[in-house]
Amino acid sequence: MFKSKLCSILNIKYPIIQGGMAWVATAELAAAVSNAGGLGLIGAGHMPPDVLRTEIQKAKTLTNKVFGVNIMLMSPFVKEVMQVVIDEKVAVITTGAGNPGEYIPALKEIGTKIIPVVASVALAKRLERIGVDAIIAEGQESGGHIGEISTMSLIPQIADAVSIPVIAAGGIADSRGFVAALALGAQGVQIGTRFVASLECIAHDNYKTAVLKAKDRSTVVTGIATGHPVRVITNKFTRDYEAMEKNGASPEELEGMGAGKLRIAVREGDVDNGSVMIGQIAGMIKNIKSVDDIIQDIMRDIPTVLNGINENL
Ligand code: TUI
Repeated sequence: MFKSKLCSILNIKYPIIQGGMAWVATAELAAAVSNAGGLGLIGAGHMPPDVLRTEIQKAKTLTNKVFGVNIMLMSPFVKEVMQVVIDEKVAVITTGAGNPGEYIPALKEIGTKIIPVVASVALAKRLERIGVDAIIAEGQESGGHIGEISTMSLIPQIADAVSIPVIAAGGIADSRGFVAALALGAQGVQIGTRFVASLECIAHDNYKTAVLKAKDRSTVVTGIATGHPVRVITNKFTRDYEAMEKNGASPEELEGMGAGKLRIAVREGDVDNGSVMIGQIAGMIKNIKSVDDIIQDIMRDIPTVLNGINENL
């Protein structure tokens, strides 16, 4: 019923794409999502190229299905990492935190599908013109590095502006969000936060517990002044950061404060001094489930959500 054009383009069963979360989205999570019928992604974040290559090779042993890599364009290794993706003939890449334009010709040459994450209509239109295969339109409800527009406002505006498939991201974690995204003009969804609270996600238990404990107002956006807004759970780190900001710290000092903080939260479980990047929908997530259950629950409940709308009319 929901086998959209996007599913044919990507060769997947369900139009559910996993967020490419740095330090969280390993080969294990990517393979679990792809095995469950969605599109799993390895989050390259700031990974050195050799580490990414090992991770891609591991994913190939864990799934026979299509999977992809998310490339964070602010990474110091971005050029080398693009080369690894080309060498390994990765089927799909998503990109974040920038404009992937310069890499598109080389990726198209080997048939890799390119799906940039954007947070504005202007960039979506520009990237459609230079040949990307689909667009992930990410609202400011998302965790991590974000834009300024909410999912509710961004999706219909991008859907009207481009002809390629639009994938909605930001604030989606169940069948209600899935249906809403499709109603706004998307052909699929990207889900991050819900997959953090999964059995297959390798994040430290403290990080997963922080998701389960989060309420609707538990996150805050840091870095607005430095031009790199990042949504994270409020903790000692964000309070220290805000104090530094108030005391007139320079953008360089503030950027320096964030360095390495995602890793200590995700991998070491230091959710007080680390950067706990998570979306606003965390307040709705109350349990840890397998990736397969997360995807099956979403797909199963879609008719109930649609019938519920009819009943309210
Ligand atoms: O990239 C993300 N989310 C991320 S990346 C990340 S790693 C990081 N670590 C520490 C500090 C900062 C980042 C954590 N979360 N999402 C995709 C995304 N891309 N959201 C927004 C954008 C975006 C923003 C501006 C894409 C393009 C853009 O403009 C580029 C241009 O040239 O107009």
